[in-house]
Amino acid sequence: MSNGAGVRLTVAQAIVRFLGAQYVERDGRRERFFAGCWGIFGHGNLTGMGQALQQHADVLPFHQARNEQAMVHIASGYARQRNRLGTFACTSSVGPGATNMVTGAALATINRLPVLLLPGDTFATRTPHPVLQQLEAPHDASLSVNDCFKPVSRFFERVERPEQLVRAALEAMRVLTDQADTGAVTLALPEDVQVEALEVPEAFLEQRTWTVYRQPPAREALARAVAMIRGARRPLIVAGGGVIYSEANAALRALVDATGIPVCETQAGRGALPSDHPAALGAVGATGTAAANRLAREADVVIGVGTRWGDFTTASKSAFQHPAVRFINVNVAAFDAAKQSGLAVVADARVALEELRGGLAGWTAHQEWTRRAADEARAFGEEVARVVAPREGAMPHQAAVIGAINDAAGQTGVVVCAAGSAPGDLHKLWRARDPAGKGYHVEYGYSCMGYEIPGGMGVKLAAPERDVFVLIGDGSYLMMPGDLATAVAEGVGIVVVIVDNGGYASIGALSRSVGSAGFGTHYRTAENGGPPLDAPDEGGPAAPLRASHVDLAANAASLGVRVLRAGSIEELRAALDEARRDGGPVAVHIEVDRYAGVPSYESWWDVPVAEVSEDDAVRAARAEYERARAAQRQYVETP
Ligand SMILES: Cc1ncc(C[n+]2csc(CCOP(=O)(O)OP(=O)(O)O)c2C)c(N)n1
Ligand SMILES: [Mg+2]
Repeated sequence: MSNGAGVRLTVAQAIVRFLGAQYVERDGRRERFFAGCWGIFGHGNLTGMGQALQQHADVLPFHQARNEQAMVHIASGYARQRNRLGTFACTSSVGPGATNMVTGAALATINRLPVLLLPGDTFATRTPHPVLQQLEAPHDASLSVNDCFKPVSRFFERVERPEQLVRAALEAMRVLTDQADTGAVTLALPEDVQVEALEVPEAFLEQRTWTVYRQPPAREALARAVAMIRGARRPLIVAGGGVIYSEANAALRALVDATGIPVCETQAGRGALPSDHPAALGAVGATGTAAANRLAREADVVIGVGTRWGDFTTASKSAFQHPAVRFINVNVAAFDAAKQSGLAVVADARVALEELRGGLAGWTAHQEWTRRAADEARAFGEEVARVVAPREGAMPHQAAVIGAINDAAGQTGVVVCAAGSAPGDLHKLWRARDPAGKGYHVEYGYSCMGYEIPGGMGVKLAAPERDVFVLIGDGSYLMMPGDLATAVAEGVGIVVVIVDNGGYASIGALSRSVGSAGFGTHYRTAENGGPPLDAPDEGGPAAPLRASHVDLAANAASLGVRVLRAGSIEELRAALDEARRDGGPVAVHIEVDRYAGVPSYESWWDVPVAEVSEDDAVRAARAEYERARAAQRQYVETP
């Protein structure tokens, strides 16, 4: 392998030096790709990656995590805030340390976010096998638990010989920086191989810049898209995460200003157009606004930009009801561009939006449609103001918490969330104010409980100048609070708002909606003043409102963060202000009414209900389900 001058390094040392020399460039802006490496050491990475990171701390700073899943979430949060032009590497020991990262890998890949995972692996020589924490597969000596990474990685390689390293590392970088292919990349590193020496070509260690080119659309595809839009009576844009990653917000706005086409948004695309724009209909789909869902129902040409068309966006294929509706899909990934039988415009979002504006010069949408969009958008803005207003004399409700965070965030603050009832409420209620669309960060590809705190840390590390508000339910909090200790240790000044409603309220509401009485979704037991765990939780005034018996505020304080307890929305506003000024990580705790949900606005989500039941409520829910399901469409017609 040696071709002339080489440097004698261990495999792990070569990896660390290589990662420290990688740069990414787009539009002439060049930045370091890896901000550092997170890790937890054990056997399998201590003597290899650990030694190398210690020796080369100047080229790749090391950060100690508390949970391997969480460290991958930190990398994902960071990558999303950096519009996929930067990330962290993550190193783990063998066995449980490695498999703890699998959930993080799935989240990154599903959200199309670059993260580099370096799990330790068992000996390539196999000599001491079985080693501590090794899975033995009697039929296949080459299997290890790291094979779990294969379905959730966009590129996987087990580096069993030092000679593989150069090619594997270059391939890893290609995938990580490719906007269509990116996701989790896993280089599994057998512990003996990590410490083996090799002659590394000097060129491998030199600075290397990966350029992200903006792919223009094929001329014919663009011409067809323009013709389809010109022929549309009710065109509608669905803006996805790709608009924001591509920094296409201004191009979207220019297209909309020139043509009057209204815009609605997915979770990842929320904030692509600021909420006060007259064409901004806000969230679409199962957690959509009345404005967006009404126009979606009637749209005849739907232009998806940078969306993967998840079931929340399409309301489980029921949102778009025009009998002749056709889709245009602008996407860097051919895989996504082909969905909904759409006209595939495989391209960078910004270039495509600019070219569409050129192609549509002189054309505008029907005035009646544009005016209708503006009226609906305005009316929903009034609905938001009504819903987020604190309720006199009642227990605080989550919508008012969102209103308070929205105000505290101002134009540049960021809200971070992932699972529970808050993502849907945020999707509907958040007033997006940041022109770059970086104020709204809800991870809803994997909707992974536990993402919130580490994800928020990643955002803050990528954008230290912004205030970061993590909105987290009590259930998500209990799953993974430990990285608050990491936030303290690393001085990452996030504001964590713990919304305590005594259990899995979102799933409880879903359960009640299908006739199952909230079974198994609340924490309270007879011992702490609530009903037993298997008792029905029907909601309503008779149901106990007080939140969980676990003192989450005390728990957060024990991890070293400053904690502020808010007993009302007024106190919450004061606490958010104080937390924002504090600079360090602060947790704000508030109990809310678990039964005061935000309504659904003329939409649906496909949750299958039991076809056979002894319970009248379940039978009624099944009948309602079959009725709603009739609205589902296949979208098979060619554009
Ligand atoms: C890791 C993981 N496990 C399970 C789920 C399914 N799930 C979605 S929301 C939820 C309850 C969340 O509870 P909490 O954080 O208290 O929010 P709330 O529903 O009360 O608003 C559950 C169990 C999930 N999304 N992620
Ligand atoms: Mg809860």
